[in-house]
Amino acid sequence: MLNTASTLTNAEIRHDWTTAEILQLLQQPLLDLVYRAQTIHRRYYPDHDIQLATLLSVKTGGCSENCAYCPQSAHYETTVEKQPILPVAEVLAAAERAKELGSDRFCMGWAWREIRDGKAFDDMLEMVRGVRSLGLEACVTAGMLNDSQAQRLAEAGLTAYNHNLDTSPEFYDQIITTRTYGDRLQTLDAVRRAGITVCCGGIIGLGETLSDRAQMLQVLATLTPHPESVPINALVAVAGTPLQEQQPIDPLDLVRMCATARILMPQARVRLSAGRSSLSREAQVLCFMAGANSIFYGDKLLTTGNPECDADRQLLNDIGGVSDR
Ligand code: SAM
Ligand code: DTB
Ligand code: SF4
Repeated sequence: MLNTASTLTNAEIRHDWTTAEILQLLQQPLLDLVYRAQTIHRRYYPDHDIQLATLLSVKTGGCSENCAYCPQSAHYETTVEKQPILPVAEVLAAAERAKELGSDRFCMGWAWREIRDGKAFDDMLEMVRGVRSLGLEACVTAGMLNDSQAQRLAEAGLTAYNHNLDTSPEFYDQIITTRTYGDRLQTLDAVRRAGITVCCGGIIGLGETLSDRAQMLQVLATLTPHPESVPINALVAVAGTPLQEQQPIDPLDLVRMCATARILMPQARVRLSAGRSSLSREAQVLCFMAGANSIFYGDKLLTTGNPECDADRQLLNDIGGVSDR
C-alpha cells in the first residue's frame, strides 16, 4: 500500500528543495503533514526505533561567543558559572553510567568558540577514544574546527560532530554576531571532509518567522549529503540571556518542524532536543509520529534540565518496543 507512485516521489532523497516548497510543507494541515512524514519515516526506519543520546558538558560557561540563547556565554549574567574542564576519568565514568542506562550515543560539549590545539584537545581525543572503547557512539560539540583537528578527531574514532546552524541566514545576525553563518558552514565542511558524520540542526522560539524556519531547513536539506543527525531544539529561555522573555513555542510547531525535517531528510536521525521538559508526553509522541527518532536521555542537557531518565523510560515503555531498557 505504501508503494504508490506518489509515496515513492515523496520518499526521494532530494538536495534541491526550495524555501517556497518547504514553507508550503510547514503550512500544510497538520495531519496531512504528519501522515506524509510518517509514511516516509516507516520506509527509511522500518523498526522506528528511538536513539538515546546522553549529553555531558565537559567545559561549562565562560564562552566568548554572544549567542543570544545561551546561558554559557560570558556576555550575559546567568546562574551558569565558568567551571574547570572535567578530567578525562570523570567524563569516561559518566559515559559508563550512560551506557548502563541504555544510551546509544555519548555527546560531549565544550563551551568554546573554537577548538585550539594543546592539552585540552589532546584530552578531548582521549575522551573520544574512551567512549568508543565502551562501544558507544561518540559525539563532540566544541565550536569551530579546522581540517587537521577534524582529521585527528576522526582518527580517534569520533562518530559525529555537532555544530548547529541555529536559524536562517537572514535572522542569524540578530542572534549571534561574534561569528558568521559562513564560519558555521566551513566547520561543517571540515567535519564532512574528515569522514565524521554531521549532526546539525537548529532552534525554534528565538523570535524567528515561519519563513526563517523554512530557510534554515532549506540550508540543511541542500547540504550534500544531508546531515546524519538533525537536532530540533525549542528555546530554553534562560534568565539573564537576551532571550529570557521569549514566549514558549506552541508544541505543535515542534511537530511541524520534526515532520518537515523527516520529509526533507528521510535518512537522518531527527532528534527532539532541548525543550522536552516543557512538552507533554502526548506532544512528544506526536513528534515521534512525525518522524523524530532520537532524544537526549539523561536528567540534564548541558546546563539546563531534561526529563528524568525514569520518566523517559516510562514513556518509551508505554509507547512500546523498548521493554528491555
Ligand atoms: N559551543 C559549541 C557551539 O556553539 O557549537 C557547542 C555547544 S552549544 C551549547 C550547542 C548548541 O546548543 C547550540 O548551537 C544551540 O543550538 C543549542 N543551545 C544552546 N543553548 C540553548 C538554549 N538555551 N535553548 C535551546 N538550544 C540551545
Ligand atoms: C543540540 O542541538 N542541543 C544540545 C546539543 N546539541 C549540544 C544542547 C542543548 C543545550 C540547551 C541549553 C543548555 O542545557 O545549556
Ligand atoms: Fe558559546 Fe556554543 Fe553557547 Fe554560543 S552556543 S555561547 S558558542 S557555548
